[in-house]
Amino acid sequence: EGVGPQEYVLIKMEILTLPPALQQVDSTSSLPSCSSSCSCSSLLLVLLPPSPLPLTRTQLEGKKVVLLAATLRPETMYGQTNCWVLPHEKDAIVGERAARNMAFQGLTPEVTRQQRVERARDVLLAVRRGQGSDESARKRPGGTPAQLCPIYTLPMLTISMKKGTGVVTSVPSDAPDDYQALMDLKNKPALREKYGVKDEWVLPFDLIPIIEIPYKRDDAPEGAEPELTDLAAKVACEEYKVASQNDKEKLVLAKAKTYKLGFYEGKMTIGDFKGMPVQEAKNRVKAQMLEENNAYSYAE
Ligand code: A2H
Repeated sequence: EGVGPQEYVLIKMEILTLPPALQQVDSTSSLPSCSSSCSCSSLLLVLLPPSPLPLTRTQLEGKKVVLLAATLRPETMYGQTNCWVLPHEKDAIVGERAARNMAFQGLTPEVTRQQRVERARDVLLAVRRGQGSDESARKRPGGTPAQLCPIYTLPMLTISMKKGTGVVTSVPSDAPDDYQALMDLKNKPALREKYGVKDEWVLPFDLIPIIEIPYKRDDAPEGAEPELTDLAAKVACEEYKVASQNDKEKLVLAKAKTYKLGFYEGKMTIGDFKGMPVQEAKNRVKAQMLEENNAYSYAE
């Protein structure tokens, strides 16, 4: 796809309630801990491997376990409502690619190059069909522990296992994929049932306005002023009549518009960088999250 390496921020999300699959496992491989430069001593939960899970209960005892979500827009973490994983186990194996990349970038403790390669295999861990049962939490950027806000891990059907970690943070106010996937779950009880998603994991979570954007519909009369919106993803999904998260072509249009306007013309309406253009806030939030050990910098 792109020309150079893509710079992601990996958002750490601590798992508050270990899913049953993780509580029952018993085997001998080791779990990597957070990088040596970080003092949190969390165990890294990178993605969703096929069984058997390479974890033991003793390894997990007394440890924090974190999911890592790859994002290009760290400043949108103020608007995170949930996180996404692929519900199909068979697709999860490809996550090995991310594990390897991370080991090579020193995100897991390593000694020699050879050990890094071996280690990459160990980074494959985690939540089998992890949605829902693993309630995750994160700190808001610049947040105090008081602002720790619990979110749920939910199924998204369109996640690619060929980029990032396979865990995606959900910001339905500003990402059309996230908006539509959340609306699908909210509006379709049968979909929730199919994936074992409880009503209370979805229904109470509303969009959080975080960025103000001048938005002009394609069919607006010539010379008309753009209208300000702080829910650009919703407005775009409505403009292009996106019907579901699988409505690929329409989502492409909605995303092109939302991302371009959001990044180049958006202004933060919340948080430590309120009033700042998104382009600037992005780097400030990233620096803050790295400083607070709430994120990693990651390239692929
Ligand atoms: B972004 P690129 Cl608010 N499968 O984060 C599908 N989508 C994935 C993914 C995967 N394996 N890994 C990451 N992503 C999403 C936030 C966001 C993002 C906002 C606005 C724009 C935006 C909230 N979701 O991305 O194809 C993540 O969504 C604009 C492209 O690697 C990640 O950043 O370029 C983005 O796609 C990475 O996309």
